[in-house]
Amino acid sequence: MSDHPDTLGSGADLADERIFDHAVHNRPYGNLRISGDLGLVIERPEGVFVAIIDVLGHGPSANTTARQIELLLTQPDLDVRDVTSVLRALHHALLDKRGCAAGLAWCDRATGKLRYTAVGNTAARCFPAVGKEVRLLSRDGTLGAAVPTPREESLTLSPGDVLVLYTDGVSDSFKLSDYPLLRGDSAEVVARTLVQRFGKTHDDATAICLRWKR
Ligand SMILES: [Mn+2]
Repeated sequence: MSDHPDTLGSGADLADERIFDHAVHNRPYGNLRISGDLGLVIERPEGVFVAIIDVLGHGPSANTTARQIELLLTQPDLDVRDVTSVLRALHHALLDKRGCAAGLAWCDRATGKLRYTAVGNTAARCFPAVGKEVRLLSRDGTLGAAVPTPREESLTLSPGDVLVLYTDGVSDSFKLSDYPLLRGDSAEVVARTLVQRFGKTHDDATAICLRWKR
């Protein structure tokens, strides 16, 4: 849903700062039109927040929980820069509902510093413009049920770097050599290609791509 960079503010304010290109692509399980996955990108003047969520199960009841999570994460007063606090808030909000796997990232626009935390079976991988891939770790568990002490990882993004996040409906075994254009394609094409090329047909499949434009 949030694949439009519509909250960037005036061009003059951000002329010297980095501009993000981002997109979310979701393909529901089977012939369903709704999904228990949620991909969300929220741009703020100070940076960008990314969430990849996989609610247990699929179909209407998983989708109801996914919509509730979306409402929580899009509250204007939520401090999305503190990804660990957001993860904890999500866990508490889900205690009487279906659980989920979640990966949450915040990237600071001025510095490129990225904070990331995740629980459960979602993936986050950074493909730098130069150098080797970095995989960000997720802890075992299920938000709403069993959560270990959240662990936060950090990384500094540089212009041209690509961050992809996806649910377990996308095969986790693809390599850059399976999709070499990942580093050059637009975020929209990358998100769609990951789902179409590496998506599994027996689960909801969602991919997010976040790239710093050069
Ligand atoms: Mn799944």
